[in-house]
Amino acid sequence: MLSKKICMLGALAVGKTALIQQYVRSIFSDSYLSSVGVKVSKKTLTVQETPMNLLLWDLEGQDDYNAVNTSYIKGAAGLLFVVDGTRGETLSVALMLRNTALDILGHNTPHVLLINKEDLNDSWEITDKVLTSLKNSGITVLKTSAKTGLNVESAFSALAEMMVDADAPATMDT
Ligand SMILES: Nc1nc2c(ncn2[C@@H]2O[C@H](COP(=O)(O)OP(=O)(O)O)[C@@H](O)[C@H]2O)c(=O)[nH]1
Ligand SMILES: [Mg+2]
Repeated sequence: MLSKKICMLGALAVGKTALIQQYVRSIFSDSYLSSVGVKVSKKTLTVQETPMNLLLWDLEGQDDYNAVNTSYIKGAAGLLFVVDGTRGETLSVALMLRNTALDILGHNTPHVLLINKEDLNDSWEITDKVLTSLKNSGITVLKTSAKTGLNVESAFSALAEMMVDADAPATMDT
């Protein structure tokens, strides 16, 4: 079966690990888990009748932008950039990481920008106006909550769809 590496990227405590846990195990924990190293979780799904394994790479510990190096993102077929909606500065971090990662992997690499913690949207610092301008610049943006599960499934499947499309031959002989 096709296996695809996906990297989670974003500032500290935006919810990268929580999103994976919600997606893979349908659980949410309020405790802040910080350990060291890289954890890879696996999830199998079917996209356009193609079964595939998503290998979800998550940095644990020092997972801020300083830690993003070539060896972590090398070989990734897709990227999820995660922002904490309640902390505006985490958007700048995500956009900076996006530049770095796309420079390494190529600018056509499938990726989605997740504005997480939608359950706390009363205290969001990121406005719909900002989100609209990001979308207008061609970025796929989704509001998620690892806590309620909002759009978590959709986020990973949207990325998987983009990866399958990226694999498809540009023209097909009939
Ligand atoms: N309310 C709320 N808290 C969240 C959400 N996602 C993550 N958190 C909390 O934010 C903190 C950091 O989450 P974590 O997944 O460890 O962040 P990471 O450093 O990006 O991996 C933890 O206390 C989580 O429980 C969310 O969608 N809503
Ligand atoms: Mg984490």
